[in-house]
Amino acid sequence: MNFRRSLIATLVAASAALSLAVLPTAASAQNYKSEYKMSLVVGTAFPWGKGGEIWANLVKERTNGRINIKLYPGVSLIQGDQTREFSALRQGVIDMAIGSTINWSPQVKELNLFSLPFLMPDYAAIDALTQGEVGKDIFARLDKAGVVPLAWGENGYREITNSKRPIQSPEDLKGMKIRVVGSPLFLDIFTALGANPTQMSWADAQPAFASGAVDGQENPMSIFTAAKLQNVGQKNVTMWGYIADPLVFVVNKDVWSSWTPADQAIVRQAAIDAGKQEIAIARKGLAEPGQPLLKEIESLGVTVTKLSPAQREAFVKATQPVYAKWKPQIGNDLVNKAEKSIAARAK
Ligand code: X2X
Repeated sequence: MNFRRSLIATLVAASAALSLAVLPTAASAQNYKSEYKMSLVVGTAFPWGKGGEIWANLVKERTNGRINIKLYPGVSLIQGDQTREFSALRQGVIDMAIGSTINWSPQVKELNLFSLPFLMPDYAAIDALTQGEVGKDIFARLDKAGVVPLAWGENGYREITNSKRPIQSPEDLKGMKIRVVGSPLFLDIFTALGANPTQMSWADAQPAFASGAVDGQENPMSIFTAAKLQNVGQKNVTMWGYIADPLVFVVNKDVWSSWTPADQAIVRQAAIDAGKQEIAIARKGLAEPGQPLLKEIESLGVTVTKLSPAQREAFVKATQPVYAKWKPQIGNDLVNKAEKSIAARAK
């Protein structure tokens, strides 16, 4: 009896000692890499890249340099092929990233939600999704897809620009060669509008604007100004706000589990803090009354066209069949939930 008890006690103690010996080495600072690679499509001249810099700096500061992050803009870890970023993250070629929902939508079809034409009429609608139940559902989906999602950021409302003429109606888009990125949803949208969409990476797009091989493109105004698209012929901007792409801050699963719980908490909070700051930077000049950024863009010799509600409605109508086609592919339940969240938003 006594012998048995002490044998059990010894075994319990031994297994406790063993787990103590094994567990901490699985997540102790000694196993940390000297550098973690963060993938981004654009650099620190853009709100997106600034968000990456803020995240990396906060992490370095709060971990006393235990976690050292280097930025790799231009999706250079995957030779600029931005629609492969999610797979590379999952495989560990990339340690962490701030990625656009558009670029990851080929692998995670639910991310096409944000590219449903005219789903989100204003910033409050974007927030109603990312900061609400839909955001949680999407994070659960990303987690299942093999990465650790931490926070939301924002690329922004994607406005249509071109070298030919001001666009006020779908007819104005007829036959225009428009560069798009990401999923086939974009091909469907621009085909429905009568344009001629062509898929290419951001790296390939800029020379294509300069040479005139492509007439137009769609991107947030913060991308337009930082990339100086007016200098590659993009002289007409139409503010149609058809979609907006949020950004997601994520870490590779193996990298995440190699960190101590305390450091995981620091990295998560730093992502949340950086995400908030990044969203404010991305909206600057656009979210406030009068949209002062547009005056700056006009002063560069660019024609900025604002649509009347009736003009905008013509684009909504023309793309409605695309919305209807993609809704079940994204998931009726998720899209219904998104529509309800937007209808109930505080304006
Ligand atoms: O390629 C684009 O258009 C960009 C920079 O906005 C994205 O990465 C989605």
